[in-house]
Amino acid sequence: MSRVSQEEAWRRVRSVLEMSDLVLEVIDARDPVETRNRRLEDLVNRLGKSLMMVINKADLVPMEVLKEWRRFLERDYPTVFISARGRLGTRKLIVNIKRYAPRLPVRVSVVGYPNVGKSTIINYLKGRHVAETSPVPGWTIGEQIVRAKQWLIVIDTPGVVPVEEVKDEALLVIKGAIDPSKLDDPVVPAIKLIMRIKSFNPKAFMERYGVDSEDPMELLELVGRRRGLLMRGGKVNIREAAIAVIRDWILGKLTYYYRPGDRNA
Ligand SMILES: Nc1nc2c(ncn2[C@@H]2O[C@H](COP(=O)(O)OP(=O)(O)OP(=O)(O)O)[C@@H](O)[C@H]2O)c(=O)[nH]1
Ligand SMILES: [Mg+2]
Repeated sequence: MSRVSQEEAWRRVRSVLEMSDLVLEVIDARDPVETRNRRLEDLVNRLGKSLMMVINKADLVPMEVLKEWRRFLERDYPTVFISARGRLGTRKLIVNIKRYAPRLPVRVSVVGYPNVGKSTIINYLKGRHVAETSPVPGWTIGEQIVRAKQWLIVIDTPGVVPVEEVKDEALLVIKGAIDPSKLDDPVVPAIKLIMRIKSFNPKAFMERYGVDSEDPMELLELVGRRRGLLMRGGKVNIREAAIAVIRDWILGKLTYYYRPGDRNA
């Protein structure tokens, strides 16, 4: 993820936005603050396009918290929460696309960080599998235009990551935006992720792995041992344990949530 390729990615996003009538910004219900992309929103506004917020992965967060987020985000943009995979709220998404479409047929682009569920949403809108989905962040490579319905044309896009954040791998891990096997050192980002998960959901690790510790490094050891991630000689392979924790976060098997305005967010 070089700086240049990110700038190129933004140029491509811009050209996608230019040809859309309505932009869906997809964010992760577990961490709306970190998966929201202000630079993207500014660009959409500058281009004079309509934007709708789609809080996805609603199956991982309690209903009353989702409603708080919707109320909060609606101050800026029309907002819906859905579970694209669980098909929760998806009909409401279609109703709202039609409602906010400046014209019909409407061209809708689906944008956001890697792995938030853009391609899964497009498959739902189409009603069958047309866009490749994967738990590996960065899966969709090129834009893809899909005629989902007679009145609805959707554009799938690769995830965008702001240039400024490319250097901070821990932040990208929390956003679910990076494939952990590609990291030189997954341990430091995993530790930051562990601390964030624990701060919002103290029971997460006990529930997922049956082990826990206040010391993140020791927790990685325990998780590695529990998972049998051992090196020759029986020492825990900490790197593999770190990757396992990051993968579980990406897969939604470790989760947390917080509310708008939460002091720790
Ligand atoms: N729990 C949960 N998982 C979801 C939901 N929607 C998508 N996923 C999962 O999230 C992962 C990423 O989904 P994709 O649709 O490939 O995400 P994307 O935004 O297109 O990702 P890139 O193409 O990498 O930018 C997959 O493993 C999906 O099954 C959802 O509503 N709930
Ligand atoms: Mg995709």
